[in-house]
Amino acid sequence: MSLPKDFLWGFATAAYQIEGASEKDGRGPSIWDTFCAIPGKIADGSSGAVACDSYNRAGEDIALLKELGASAYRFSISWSRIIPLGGRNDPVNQAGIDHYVKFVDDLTDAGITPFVTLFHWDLPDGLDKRYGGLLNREEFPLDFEHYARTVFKALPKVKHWITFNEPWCSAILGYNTGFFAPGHTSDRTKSAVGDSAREPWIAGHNMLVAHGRAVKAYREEFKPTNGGEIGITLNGDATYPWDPEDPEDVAACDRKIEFAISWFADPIYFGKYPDSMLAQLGDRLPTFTDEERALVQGSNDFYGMNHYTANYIKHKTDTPPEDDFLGNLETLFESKNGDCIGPETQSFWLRPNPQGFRDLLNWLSKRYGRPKIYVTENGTSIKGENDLPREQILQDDFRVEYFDSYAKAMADAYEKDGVDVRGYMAWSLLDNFEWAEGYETRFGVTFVDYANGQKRYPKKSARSLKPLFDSLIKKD
Ligand code: PNW
Repeated sequence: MSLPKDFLWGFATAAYQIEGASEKDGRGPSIWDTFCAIPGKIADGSSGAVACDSYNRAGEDIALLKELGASAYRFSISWSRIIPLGGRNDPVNQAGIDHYVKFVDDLTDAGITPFVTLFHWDLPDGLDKRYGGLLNREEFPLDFEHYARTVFKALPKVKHWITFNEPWCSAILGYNTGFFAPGHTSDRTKSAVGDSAREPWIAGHNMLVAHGRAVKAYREEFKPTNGGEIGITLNGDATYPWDPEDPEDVAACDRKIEFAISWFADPIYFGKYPDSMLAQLGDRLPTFTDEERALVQGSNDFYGMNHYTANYIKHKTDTPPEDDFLGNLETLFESKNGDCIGPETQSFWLRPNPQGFRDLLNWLSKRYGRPKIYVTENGTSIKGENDLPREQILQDDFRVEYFDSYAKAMADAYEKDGVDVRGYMAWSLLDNFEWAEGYETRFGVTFVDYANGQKRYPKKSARSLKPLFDSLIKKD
């Protein structure tokens, strides 16, 4: 088993989940600040206002990365620190830029390669209020392009850019189920606004075009001098048929991935939405104008893959309801013959299944013509972890085993199957604000003691990755 010599590995985080300092140095509010303030939206009633206090502890985080042996670090930029109101005619906040310039300088001085995400869900609240944020087809892509250009200009040392993190989550969880900011849904007991059958597909379309605009700006104005590469990060689970004998379940497995991943990846690689989505959603899926298609098609220098889990898939036969976003199917943890997809974790949606990782890497590689892949997130929570005393939390053997089995599945995909995987970022460097689940669910390789000044304690898993990757990466 082996990975290429120049393989990059490290850890990932996101601004709103770790930074805190939500009002410091001129930062404007994001939709997550607003969403967290609504009672009942976050499990423990918390927010990212303080989180891991990483904005004030950047030096500590970099020292930790260095101590753990990471060669790469993926973090995201808070748009509302750079442009507090968000728009292309709004003031730029130099203090916010200075913070990230210093962070990138210090990180690169420590020998760690930055992977920078421009948008990890924390849209400036000003844009949501001004014109409906992601739903605005004219304004949003132009404002995102301007924000992206501002950041490209400020951070020439960054050579790996990710436009959007998991647009599926922003679109579906933000505009269909309402679990995530801005919380739109057709369910009027949860939200006064929203149209679960239409808004998600509009938001998704606008993120694709915004991605395309940022990539065009990067390639034309920055890539020629800075070098570097840019892509999008998509999330998706592996799928196995509930009944392997039933061709309808087998077909539903591909459809499930198409509704999650190909929704974005097909337009980027092929210039069109998947047929399965067009068939089910009809004209609720926006039509690309020629200009939009030209922006989106061919806009990935690499494929950013976030991956955590797998499901058994059972097809449905009735006409799907208008708010269905899965592709008229059920996702299950048990197969027809009683096999279980994997052990429980603290996250209702996550059950480890490393073979699924290898299989999905192969699925993506085949469908998209063997793209260069960076795994930009992979990791696990542990059932009941938050209820354990600290000494036990630090002995996170379940997470050690998760990383071990997933990294080896990835090495098999590279070595035996020929998948072009070039990097891996574990989620996450720190326990952090796990969105609607608040702080009760921990994904970190480092325990953060929220009750005692955000002090950091590396868990066993934190130190397990260096020997693991040392054993997998080729020496010459
Ligand atoms: C990803 N789901 O989110 C995000 O990129 C991270 O910010 C997050 O902390 C991490 O995974 C762990 O949850 C997801 O419900 C959130 O299927 C929810 C789902 C998938 C990914």
